[in-house]
Amino acid sequence: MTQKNKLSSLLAFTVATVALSLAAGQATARVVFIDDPFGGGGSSPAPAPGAPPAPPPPPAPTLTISPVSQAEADAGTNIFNFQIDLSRVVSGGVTFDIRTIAGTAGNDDFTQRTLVGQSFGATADTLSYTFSVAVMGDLAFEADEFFTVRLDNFSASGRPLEGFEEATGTIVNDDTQPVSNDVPEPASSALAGGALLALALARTIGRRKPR
Ligand SMILES: [Ca+2]
Ligand SMILES: [Ca+2]
Repeated sequence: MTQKNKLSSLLAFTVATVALSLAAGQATARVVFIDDPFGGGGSSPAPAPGAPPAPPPPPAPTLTISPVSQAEADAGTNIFNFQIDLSRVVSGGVTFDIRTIAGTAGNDDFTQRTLVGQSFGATADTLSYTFSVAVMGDLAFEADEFFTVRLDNFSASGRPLEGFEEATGTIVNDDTQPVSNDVPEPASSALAGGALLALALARTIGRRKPR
């Protein structure tokens, strides 16, 4: 008989009811989840009588993604590298989908990108993963702009995990504000022009002869 349990909000697993046989003088026995997707799996023999208790299982792994804040550049593409780290090795690795989401920065500012079924973390030398986003450089003065990189659809050993992670990409403006070429007419000059116009009109009216 089996039943479905939940361990925190992260991991769903199956528990089987088994019969344990204790040797004479043995007070404790170790129970191992043989389908633990986080690396604690594999059956192991019960400790010998008198042996110290087994160490506690490792904590559930966590995924983190770091934000990137980088100058825009003035031409071509500028690569923003988002690093995703897994807290520890997971048997079989973890898989996830990753994508960009437009914010104040849109299609004119960076190349939208979606990858599905990415995997890493099965060995100690694969605990980091890099997701690269191409940002387009230009010479236009503008405010800093933002987009989001989101990971979701996590799974480990084919089992889905809940939650998602996000990080912000900040495209830092590196262009200078242009100086305006429009030179405003001085107020005194405008007033003088208006006064001259009024004087000319007065003279024209004054020269009209009565009919
Ligand atoms: Ca620029
Ligand atoms: Ca710009």
